[in-house]
Amino acid sequence: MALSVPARPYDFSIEPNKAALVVIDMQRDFIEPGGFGAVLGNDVSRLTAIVPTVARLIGFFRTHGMLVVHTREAHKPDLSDCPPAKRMRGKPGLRIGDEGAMGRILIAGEPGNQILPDLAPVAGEIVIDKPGKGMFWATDLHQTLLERGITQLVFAGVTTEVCVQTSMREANDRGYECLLIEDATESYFPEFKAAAIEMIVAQGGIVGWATPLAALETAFAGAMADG
Ligand code: C5J
Repeated sequence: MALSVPARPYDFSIEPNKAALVVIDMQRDFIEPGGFGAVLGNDVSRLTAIVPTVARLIGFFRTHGMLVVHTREAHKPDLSDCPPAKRMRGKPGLRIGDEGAMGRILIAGEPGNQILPDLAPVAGEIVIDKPGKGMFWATDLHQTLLERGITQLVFAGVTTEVCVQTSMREANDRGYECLLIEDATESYFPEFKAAAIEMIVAQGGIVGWATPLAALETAFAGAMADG
């Protein structure tokens, strides 16, 4: 049964048995002081602020028996999946693979690469380590979602204009319908978050739809009340 969720640019028709939540890169590296995000000179407090909303969204999907996917931006310890063009970009105090306050930066298995404890995956959920900004680059996620009959993706996580938007665009090209939960995503730059959302919903939803979490919750609550 499809449920209509008020969204921009128009209502999103969600089919719960074909929809999965994708939580992008809610890892300590980006969100906690001392991680890669902070090393790049960013104020991480904006990202910390959405953690309760992301937790509520994950809980909502679990309550309704819907699939949850978590991603981490993560490289192999030998950095064989980190091109020099990525590692050498800019002039950060520390680079990917260097030893930081929470272990080696953006390296799989290091403390800083773990998903925040409040949002930790549970058994049965999918965890994808991705070496790129987009979640389909060099991962098996598309095949995994196809096998489960998933055709709609609901997005949350950080940062809106980098890994979230890149993943939504990749998903769009692979045929998924994409809904961004706008209060469950954040950027270090508020103007970039706002612009990314406008880009996504422009031109009739050229990348997808956007809505606050409450609209999704209300749509499901209304359907249950209707029996
Ligand atoms: C960044 C991400 N911003 N998860 N990664 O480098 O958006």
